[in-house]
Parts: sequence; C-alpha cells; structure tokens
Amino acid sequence: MTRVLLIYPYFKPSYDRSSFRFPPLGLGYLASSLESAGYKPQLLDCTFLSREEASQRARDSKADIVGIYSMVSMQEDSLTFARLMRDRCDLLVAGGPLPSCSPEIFHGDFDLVVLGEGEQTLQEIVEAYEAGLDFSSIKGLEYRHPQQGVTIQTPKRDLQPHLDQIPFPARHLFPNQKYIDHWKRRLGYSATSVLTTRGCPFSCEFCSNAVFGATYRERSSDNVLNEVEEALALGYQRIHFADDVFTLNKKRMMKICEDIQARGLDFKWECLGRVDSIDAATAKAMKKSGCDRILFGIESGDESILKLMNKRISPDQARRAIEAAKAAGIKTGAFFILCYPGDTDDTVLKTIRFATSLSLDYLSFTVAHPLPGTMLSQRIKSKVGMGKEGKEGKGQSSAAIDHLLVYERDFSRAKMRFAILKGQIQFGIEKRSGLPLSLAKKPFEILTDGFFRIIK
Ligand code: B12
Repeated sequence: MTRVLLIYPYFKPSYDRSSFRFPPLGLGYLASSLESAGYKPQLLDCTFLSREEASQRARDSKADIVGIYSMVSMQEDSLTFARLMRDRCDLLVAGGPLPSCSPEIFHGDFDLVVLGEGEQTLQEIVEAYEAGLDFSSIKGLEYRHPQQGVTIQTPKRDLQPHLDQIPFPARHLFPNQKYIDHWKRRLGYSATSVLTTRGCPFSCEFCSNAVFGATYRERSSDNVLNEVEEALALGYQRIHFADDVFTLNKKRMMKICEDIQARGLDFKWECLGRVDSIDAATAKAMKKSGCDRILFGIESGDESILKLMNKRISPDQARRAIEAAKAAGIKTGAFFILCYPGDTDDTVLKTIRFATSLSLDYLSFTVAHPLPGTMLSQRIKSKVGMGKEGKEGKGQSSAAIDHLLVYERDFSRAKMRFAILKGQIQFGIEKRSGLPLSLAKKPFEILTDGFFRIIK
C-alpha cells in the first residue's frame, strides 16, 4: 500500500510569544479522508519537536508520497523539509494557505502544488500515483511540467458543498497529550480547536482567504457536536471554535448552544466573533451553554480606517458587543492593528485610546502584514513599494509572526514598536485598577501621545 506522510512544519520561533497551540486541522482532515479510502497515512506534527527530531522522523517514515503544509510563517521550514525528502520519496506535494495563494514559491522544490481545499485532490493524487497515471486530469493542481518546463494549472476544483460529508479530522494522529500538557502548563486548562464553518463572506483588505475564497459553508449542529464529543473524549477541557466568523449566523449558533445543553455537555468554549453579530440575547445563550470568551477582530477605533480595511463594522458596534458579552459574564478579547497603511498619528492614538477604554480581558496590538494575494498587499505594492523584509524569500516568515515592518512609509519600525508597547502598557494600567496606577493613566497617556508624535 502507498505510504503517505503529512508534515506540519511548525517550530516555535523564539520571538513568538503566543501561548496558542492548536493541531493542524487541515492535515487531520486530509488524513481522515485518506483513511476512509483505506490508506494509513502518517502525520508528523512538529509543534513539540526540535528540527533534528522532526527531520529524523521524516527520514524514518519511508513514505512514497510526502505532503507538506505551508503558510506564510512556515515558508522556509516547508521548503527545507522538501529538500530533505527530495531523494527519499517519489512525490512531494505542497498545500495550505501559502501554496494556495503563491504556488510559484513551491514549484522548484515540489512536484505538485495543491490549490485550495485538499481532501479530494490528495486522494486523487494518491490514486493516480498508484495507477502510474499523470496528474493532468486532477482538478486543483499547479506544477511544472517535468519535460517541457512550463507551468501547468489544471481546472479549479469546486469546494465541497456538504461539509457534514467530510470525515472528522484524524485526531488520533495528533500528539494530544503534548498539547494538553502545554495548555495546562501555560494557561491552567487544556483546549483544542474545532472548525464548524469554512470561509467568510466578508472581504477585509488584509485577510488572506486563498483556501476557501469569499464563500461560507456551515456544518450542522449535530455534526459539530459529534466532533466536539470526540475531542472532549481525548481529554481536552475546552473547545476553541476556530471559524473565521463563528457568530455569523445567529440562528445556527443559537441551535448549537441549545444542543450543547440538550446533550448535557459540560465544557467551556470560546470563539472568534464579529461585533455586529452579538447582542444581549445571543450573549446570554452563549454563556448558558459554556461560552467563556469571545475574541473580536476590531482592528481600529477610527471609522475611516475601518472603511479602508473594508471591515464593515463601527467602533460603536464594537463597544456594544463587548458590553453585551461582559453583561452576560463572558470574557472578551480583541485584536487591533496599529500603523495600518493609511493610519495617521491621530488615528493610531485614537485606536489605542478606544481599545484601552473597552472592558476587555485580553487585548492584542499588532501591525499589519501584507499577506500575499490580499488587497492590502496589492495596494501597498502599487502605491508604496515593499520594504526590505516584504520582498519574497528570507525574512517573510519571521516578519509575519513578529509583526515587523514590511513596508516603510508613514511609520518607522521604531515608531510602530513604540505604538504597540504604549498600547500594551496603557492596557496594563487600565486593567490594574488600584488607585496609584489609575492616577498614573492620564499622565502616561498624555506623555506617550506626545512622544509618539515626535518619533520619526
Ligand atoms: C487557527 C489558526 C491559527 C492558530 C494556529 C494554527 C493551527 N494549527 O490551527 C494560531 C492562532 C496560533 C494562528 C497563528 C497565526 N496565523 Co493563523 N489561522 C488559523 C485559522 C483561523 C484556522 C486554521 C484552520 O484550522 N483551518 C482549517 C483547515 C481545514 O484549513 P487549512 O489548514 O487551510 O487546510 C486545508 C487546505 O489548505 C489544504 N491543505 C492544507 N495543508 C495541506 C497540505 C497538503 C500536502 C495538501 C495536499 C493540502 C493541504 O487542505 C486542507 C483541507 O481542505 C486560519 C484561517 C482559516 N480559515 O484557515 C488562519 C491562517 C492560517 N493564519 C494566518 C496567519 C497569517 C497567522 C499568523 C502569521 C498571524 C500572526 N501575524 O501572528 C500566525 C502564525 C503562527 C505561527 N507561529 O506560525 C493566515 C495565513 C495566510 C497565508 N497566506 O499564509 C490565515 C489563513 C488567516 C488569514 N485569513 O489571513 N493561526
């Protein structure tokens, strides 16, 4: 039987301060689809391995076909694995968010690049490999023709319309105990991710939606909760719904909340939410069914910048949603982007002031990264020109995580770093509401506002 190895080349970089660690659901889905077709794929999740250990395991796998996931932060490691496995397997396949939007990066080192959703495509690749056929009749592929040297793109593959028909991710192939131990050590509880929808109908300027496009598909509540029960049975205490917009369809979300209670499931969960889809009634129902935290992508406190981002939300909506969640007893978190192309000193300071005035439990400030294929990256390329770290190749991965400057115009790197630090300290002061600190808030804000304005 053909041996397939799937690699998730994530190695924690020293500058990655985030505690969030989730298993690679995409590879889990590919593995379960292969399993239901009778194969026994291996999955190498590098999250808790050193590069040496991971390379050794890849070499020991004796795989015929090696599939490697890649996203912007894993570009170099995915290419390194491909070079390591080049002479140790017959077929190298790339897939994931980065190959789907920038396949050309992978042509030199891989035989095939899968564009978009991969379950069906990978299965057909394995079948064609076994039958000794070429790959030209498989939809959703891009590759360099071995003899002619030209790039071939096969017809686009339609997205799977019925998500309930896709087998649940092969969680038995993830290093679950390692994830559980990591979470307990870092956050005191264990959590894992479940994806209940695919895609997002919105088109935020900075978002990369190369895999699922601007589409939106849902799984049924029953299907979702069957998977949740499977994940909880592995020993996880909490579920992180990793959907782009879990709260988008209120009716469906309310059904999930009702069904959690009807099944008598007792677990905490959290999700990403849009501020325009949470009100007092939904927040109450979410809390009742175990929702502990909602994370909102608010991004800016300034209307004109929100418009530029094509976020389609307002600061007022953001404040109302957070108040509704808080009133229901749900913790709230929010993500903001500072020094977005188009921001001015005034709008950056307005965003920090707005963000730190919300009653949030968790607040993240980042700078924008112009991901390949996004409208933001187009706008920057055409109007500004990319800064040195933004050019293809080395530096791309670390810049994505470290939120470094990848374009240079209105804000220098020092100024961006200062803005983020100022925001974090201001939030820290706001959260620790002891008297001496709260008295320090206004002077700190005035002083650092002034300092921010004079930094070049
Ligand atoms: C959860 C999540 C995270 C988690 C961890 C990732 C994980 N292990 O789950 C956390 C919160 C840590 C995270 C962090 C980051 N993330 Co993130 N994340 C996601 C999110 C919301 C869901 C991932 C997921 O489970 N997808 C569901 C599965 C089913 O989809 P999939 O992985 O794409 O897999 C399918 C196909 O791609 C394909 N496929 C995938 N791999 C392979 C391999 C082969 C061989 C084949 C054939 C096919 C194939 O088939 C799969 C099944 O159909 C996505 C958005 C999204 N909707 O996918 C962003 C996303 C992947 N993240 C993104 C980014 C930019 C980041 C950060 C860099 C953000 C930052 N600046 O900090 C960091 C980097 C972290 C790091 N250190 O590497 C971008 C990537 C863009 C790009 N072009 O590369 C995305 C797409 C968000 C976006 N819309 O912009 N992320």
